Amino acid sequence: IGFDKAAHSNCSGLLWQNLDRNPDKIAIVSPLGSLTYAELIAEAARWGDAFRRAGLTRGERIAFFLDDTPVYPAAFYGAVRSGFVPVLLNIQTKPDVLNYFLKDSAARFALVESELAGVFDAETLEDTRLETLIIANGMSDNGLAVSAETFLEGTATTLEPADTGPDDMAFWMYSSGSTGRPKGIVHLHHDMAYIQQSFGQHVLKLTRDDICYSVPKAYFAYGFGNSLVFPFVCGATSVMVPGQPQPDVVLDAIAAFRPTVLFGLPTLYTALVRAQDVAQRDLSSLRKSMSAAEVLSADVYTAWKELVGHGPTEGLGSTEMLHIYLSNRLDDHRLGAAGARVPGYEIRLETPDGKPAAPGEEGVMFVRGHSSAPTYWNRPDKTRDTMRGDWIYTGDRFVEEDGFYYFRGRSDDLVKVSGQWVWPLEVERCLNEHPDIHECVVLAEQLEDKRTALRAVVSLVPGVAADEAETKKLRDFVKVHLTPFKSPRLFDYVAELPKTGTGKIDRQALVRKSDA
Ligand code: 3SK
Repeated sequence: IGFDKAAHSNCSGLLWQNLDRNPDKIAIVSPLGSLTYAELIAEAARWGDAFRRAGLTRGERIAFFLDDTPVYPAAFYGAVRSGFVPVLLNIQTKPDVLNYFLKDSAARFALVESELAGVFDAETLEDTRLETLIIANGMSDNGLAVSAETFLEGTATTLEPADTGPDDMAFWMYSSGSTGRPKGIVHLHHDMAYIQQSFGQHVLKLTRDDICYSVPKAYFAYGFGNSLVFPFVCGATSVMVPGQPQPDVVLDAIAAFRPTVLFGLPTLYTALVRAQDVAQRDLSSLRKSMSAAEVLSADVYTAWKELVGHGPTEGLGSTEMLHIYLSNRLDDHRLGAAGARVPGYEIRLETPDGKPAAPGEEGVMFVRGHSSAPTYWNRPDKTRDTMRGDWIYTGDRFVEEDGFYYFRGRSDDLVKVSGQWVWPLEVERCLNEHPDIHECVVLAEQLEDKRTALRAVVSLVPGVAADEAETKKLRDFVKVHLTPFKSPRLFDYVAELPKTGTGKIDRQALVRKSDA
């Protein structure tokens, strides 16, 4: 794709180019107000200047514990321009994990949403180096707190970039840590430009008239690209909405801010198509809808298409690669496929004996491209497992057909039930096609007698009774559509499945529950 890495020595250039290009264009809209590019860049300059004046040293980490408001892009771009390293933390992080993040990153400064400042109590701060909590969008009575207004007092509205290089560390995110300790994923100054030149240019194709609304938040790599990279590179507008993204909140925001591009996860589209009054809502501004992270069910794809005239375009990425490397196209979509290779990325499927998988043969996916994280912070063991030369080992099993890749599960999630191999994910997908099911997860569980059984945790659509007749109906559905031994032995009915901070179904919480 002809990437000129040397041109990206400091990633703040992606925002700053708008100062000459379109200073008066609206960069951000949000319930807290809007900012033109000139205003956003001036704010970013003030943050960068304030961090410099506070005595941070080059490469020093700043913990960001922020919701989606205009403070996010301003503080992020200011910090990186000055050569500091924002660590984008999930605001649903539990205090013990937050304590680990603060210790691991050695942050002395944290920028914290006022409503969340209470989490930074003595226990969370134990053995950390944290000295100052900068409070955004309000104030807190924490002894380390200083308001953003005070922190920014007397700062300059212009700022020269630090003398960084394309391969210098720019920002971190933490892996969600579904297995083991979360890992600090280190991204470099040229990575953001690369995701624009690959996914941005070849799939998303924004124009400066676009208005992008990412429901997944900016602390999640997917949301980060959607809200803080693609719109700014194109001189378009980003919608930033704080708070829990309940269907009503999202539908209200679509009506109020009239986005042309909506970014969500399958859980969002599922909730939206099932929202009671969705057909009466104004969705007429939407031209494109993007989905990532998990496979969208056919019925949700179709229901969304009926509502807005197009189905969600599905892709798959990772925090290690920063954004999406497999994607369907707006005009070429295969239902059930994570997508085709995005230009700029190389994909390799490897069989268990290390050979390239033939078309139609299953293999574990490796991906390569210039946005990949070079390392996990302080984790040489995990770095060796995942970063293999310039290839990233994803641990995801795929089959390729016709250039499109179909997810088959993780490399380690095959289980033996009644002596036969089953992928719980395959059963889960089958059940998710049943009209009585709102959402479901299928887990393997060890019984007291040490045998393995499948347990389906199901949330039913309103009005369907969770009784024995329903369980029999669902079991029979799997027997008919797959095969009898794949039908889950155990069914749990819940009002709602737990979600992670990024909006994915929280499988770990369900595993823990079934362990208890
Ligand atoms: O989960 C994904 O598909 C994803 C997409 C873009 C960026 C990051 C992630 C994890």
